[in-house]
Amino acid sequence: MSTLPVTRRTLLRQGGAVVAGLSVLRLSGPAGAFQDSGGEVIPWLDQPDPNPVPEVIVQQLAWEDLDDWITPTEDFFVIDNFGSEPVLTENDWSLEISGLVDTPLTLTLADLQARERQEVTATIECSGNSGLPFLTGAVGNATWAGTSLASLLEEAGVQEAGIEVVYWGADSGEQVWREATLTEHFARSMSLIDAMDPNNLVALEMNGAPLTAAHGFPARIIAPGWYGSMNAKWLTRIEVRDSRYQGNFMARDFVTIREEERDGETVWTFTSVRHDRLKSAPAKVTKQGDGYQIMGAAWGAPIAGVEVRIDDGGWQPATLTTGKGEEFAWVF
Ligand SMILES: Nc1nc2c(c(=O)[nH]1)N[C@H]1C(S)=C(S)[C@@H](COP(=O)(O)O)O[C@H]1N2
Ligand SMILES: [Mo]
Repeated sequence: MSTLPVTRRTLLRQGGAVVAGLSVLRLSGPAGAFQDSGGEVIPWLDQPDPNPVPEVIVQQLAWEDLDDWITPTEDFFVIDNFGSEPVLTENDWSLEISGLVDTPLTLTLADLQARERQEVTATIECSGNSGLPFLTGAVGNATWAGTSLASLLEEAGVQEAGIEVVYWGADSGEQVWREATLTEHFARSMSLIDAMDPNNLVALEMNGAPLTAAHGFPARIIAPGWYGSMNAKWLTRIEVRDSRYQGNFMARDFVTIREEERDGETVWTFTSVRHDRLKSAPAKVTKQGDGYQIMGAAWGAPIAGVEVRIDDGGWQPATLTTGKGEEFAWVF
């Protein structure tokens, strides 16, 4: 088996020094339809470590297999923080919009399907991707469809005191808080201002089909531009509150810890995982005659250009193929 003397790490450019991304995964790639390139695929030398938590990191993208700009649903990475996937049925499920609203709503799947349909193609990356040695393929790109989150909140009528919107999942597990052991649901939150962004969806579909159980059936949040964790799966309740929500997945997990220098003193800062950061990755290298073709992806912001270098060589401009001009999707 032939290998190139390069590793993905030599090519990966990452902004900022992330010291630790707890419960945050990082990585991702794509292709301007790489299946067209032909040639022998050269396996990466830096393969991910064995996955120590297969019930949490259920599936990852295999970069060498990446062909499609839209990641097929069956290849899309799956992360279940509680290590379980609730199986919800249409008949037993409804979505509550409650808390500080004038008119609490209870919506069935049919009610949601009957609303105005909105679609977005968005790349989702787990915030821990490429930050852990066994997590390198937690990124994918899909077309999501559903209905506008802002329109639901408007219809319920958010009260004056409402500043925070919490997305509750059906999944739960035990969490220890000091001396108490509690059963806590997956719940993520953002400010009302962020929640009202017209791009946010209560998504019912992925790549033209109903969400699969693994990806959150019957409904999930899709917040384009945010790291994966904000896209709560198996959504049961959207709740408006009057203060910041501080459950496990806001206060302890999905916290980014960075070292900063201030007047010669080292200070650690703790911030909430929020929007995607600009990132690129070489996805796949193929042997083409005497040379090699390097294919890769860039995401996390609208991409104007990508440059590549090998070891200490010069930076060379890459050709942008699929995804140019997309606001939320990766560019190959
Ligand atoms: N209810 C619920 N939603 C969840 C999670 C979860 O564990 N439970 N994991 C989050 C995380 S950390 C990520 S990265 C994305 C992954 O979405 P996917 O499994 O559809 O790829 O879902 C998010 N939504
Ligand atoms: Mo994640």
